[in-house]
Amino acid sequence: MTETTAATDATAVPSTATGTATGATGASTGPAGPRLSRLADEDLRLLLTIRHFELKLLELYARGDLNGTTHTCLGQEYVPVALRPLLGAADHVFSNHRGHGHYLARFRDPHGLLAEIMGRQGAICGGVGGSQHIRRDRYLSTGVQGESMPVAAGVALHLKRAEPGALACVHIGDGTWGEGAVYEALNLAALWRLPLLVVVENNGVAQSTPTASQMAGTVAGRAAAFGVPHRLVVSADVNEIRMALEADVARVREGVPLVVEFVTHRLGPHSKGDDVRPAEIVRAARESDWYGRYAHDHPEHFHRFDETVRAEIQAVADEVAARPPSRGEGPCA
Ligand SMILES: Cc1ncc(C[n+]2csc(CCOP(=O)(O)OP(=O)(O)O)c2C)c(N)n1
Ligand SMILES: [Mg+2]
Repeated sequence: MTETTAATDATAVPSTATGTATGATGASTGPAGPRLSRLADEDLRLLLTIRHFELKLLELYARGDLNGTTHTCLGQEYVPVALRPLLGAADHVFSNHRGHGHYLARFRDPHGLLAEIMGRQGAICGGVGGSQHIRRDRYLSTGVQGESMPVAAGVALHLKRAEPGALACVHIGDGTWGEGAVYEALNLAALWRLPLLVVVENNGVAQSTPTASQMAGTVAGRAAAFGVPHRLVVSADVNEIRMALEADVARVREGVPLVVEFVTHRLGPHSKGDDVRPAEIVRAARESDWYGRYAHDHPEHFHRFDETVRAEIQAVADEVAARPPSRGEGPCA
């Protein structure tokens, strides 16, 4: 189900929904959700690259080969892949602590990212940013929840004045709506009609706290309070999401800020091994995972790329691990 009515008037802000709820009941053990449409090779490859990159990171951590922390986007890979062609080189992307997929969708650079996380030569930021703090061209990530919202709003103001047509896209989680900076930024975005696209990856949990235990009301209601249009995406179908958001994102470029809320699932732990969620929640996340669903719906296409991409990421890991340590140099250090 795709509802196409979009809120265009900042004074009238009905929330609109895209996609069919995946409706995992916790009862079945197979993939759950409507049939996914067939992807372009390029999109499937990118999804699989992010998936196998994240799985490899967890493996490297488990072996003690990585320092620091990391938060994988397992289960949420389709969000930046769906948005990828809707964003251009002039747009800024602000990412958060769960940002590897955002980076890989923008730059397709698993070598640079893994070198950054492992502190090896060729790292994006000299190996001093690690998993969470990356700057490259018009891409910036931070591990500080909510920090990027006012920065993105400020950049959106600059773009409106200096580069009309470009936008600032900022990814935040549901838990980050507990940060006051989110509301200050939304206020100014609405008031000054900023080209700000707020992408909320609502995976129903913030570290170990279920969203239902900490959020009064809804993301839609909070956006509406500022007169900012809200779009709800419950689909994990990359093609469907793209088609549904295309016109909305075009309006952001004209100065109509937008909150797009993806109802998604965190497949893995919060960071490395810290998953304290009840078994039925984890099982529901597995059942609605795009990976198993796509393998089920398009087995030939899936298997044509899955093992190849897994092997490519293994080769990236072997090659990067063999590099000498970073000496703080790098394209963006
Ligand atoms: C200002 C701030 N407070 C606390 C933290 C610790 N922290 C890191 S991620 C996280 C939960 C974030 O939840 P959410 O926004 O829903 O994103 P998710 O992890 O689910 O992707 C917390 C509390 C932080 N990084 N920054
Ligand atoms: Mg969350």
